[in-house]
Amino acid sequence: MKPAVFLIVLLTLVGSGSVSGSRIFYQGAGSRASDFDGDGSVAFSDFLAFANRFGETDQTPEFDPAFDLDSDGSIGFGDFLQFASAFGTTGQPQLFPDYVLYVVDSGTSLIDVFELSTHLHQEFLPFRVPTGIVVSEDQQRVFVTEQFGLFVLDTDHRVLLSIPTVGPGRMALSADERTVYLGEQMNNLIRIVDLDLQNAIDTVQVGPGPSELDLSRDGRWLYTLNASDISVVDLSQPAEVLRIDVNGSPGAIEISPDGRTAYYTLVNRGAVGVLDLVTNHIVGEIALDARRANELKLSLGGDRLYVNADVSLLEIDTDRNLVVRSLRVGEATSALGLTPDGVWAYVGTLEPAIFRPVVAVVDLEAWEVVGRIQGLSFPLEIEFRQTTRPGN
Ligand SMILES: [Ca+2]
Ligand SMILES: [Ca+2]
Repeated sequence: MKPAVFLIVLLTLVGSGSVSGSRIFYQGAGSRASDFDGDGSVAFSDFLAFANRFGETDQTPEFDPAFDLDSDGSIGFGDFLQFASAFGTTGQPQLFPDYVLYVVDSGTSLIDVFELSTHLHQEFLPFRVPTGIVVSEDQQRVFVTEQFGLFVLDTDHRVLLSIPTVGPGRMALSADERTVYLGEQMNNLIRIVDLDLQNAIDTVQVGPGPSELDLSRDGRWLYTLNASDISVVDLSQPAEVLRIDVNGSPGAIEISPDGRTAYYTLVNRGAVGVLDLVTNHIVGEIALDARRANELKLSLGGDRLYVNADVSLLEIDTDRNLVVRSLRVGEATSALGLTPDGVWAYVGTLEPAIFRPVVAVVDLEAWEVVGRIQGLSFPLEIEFRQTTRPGN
């Protein structure tokens, strides 16, 4: 159908009912944005859906920004032109797994809960400067750290337990999930919290400004990323036994599945450091074509490392320690999450066209941005929870 014919049909259809939208919404990238019913093709059913929305603005109560293709705050002719040029695109529907996505949004002090399979925003969890989120192995509990407390939530996000804390910080969870190690950035220490006792049982002094932290696979060693070094804490004492100078500001850390290697980003130098955990020696650095390296995540098997660097997501082959692919995702990068099935990356970034913070959704196999979650303020942390039990 030609745009002119379209427009006549469009003007005839304006004014039908609708379902109200949300501040947080998903929009496919490129022509996918016009596939409103998500069946993979931009066809007449999408046109009908679009026509129902034509004329709405962000001032009208039922405005759904997913139809505002040019993001100018109203669903009008500019959107129609974009839709018309996408019309006729065919493809397969993209099936997203049964996970709930949590985005710690430090700009709003909210944790946004978003369902991947339906692309629907579910709820906001209000916190006071949330900084960290971890989901339990059985996917039944959610641990959150914020300015004033450590919280344990159930899958309906009811608070099961809360323990007061001092200042914002990140956490690491022991393998038996009964102990939380909390970094207190302002106090240069780690607080060890026993969840059974619901209390802090010890503290360990570490280097200045501990932010990220991670545990060795055997649970004995804790690594904290400080302002300019990495502390190694022997939890059997517990005490800091070594401080490793990394010649830069470490930003995020990942430990390989075999437990022998840690990778950490150097935020101010655009590099990834490689630390041998058997000897605690830095064995190398992977130089990136970037000024900043932000978050990083290892693939399930550990053979690939994904890094948010400047405006791009990078893929590193960990056998050769080489960057093998680079994908521009926006104007900057922040948080990074990989779905546990290893198929998708969710990347906090700035959308170039509208210059607003979004989470870009990357198909890791096709290596392309397939869509964006919009309406966020500053994605600081990204976590997933499986909503169907394994085997179901
Ligand atoms: Ca469609
Ligand atoms: Ca528009």
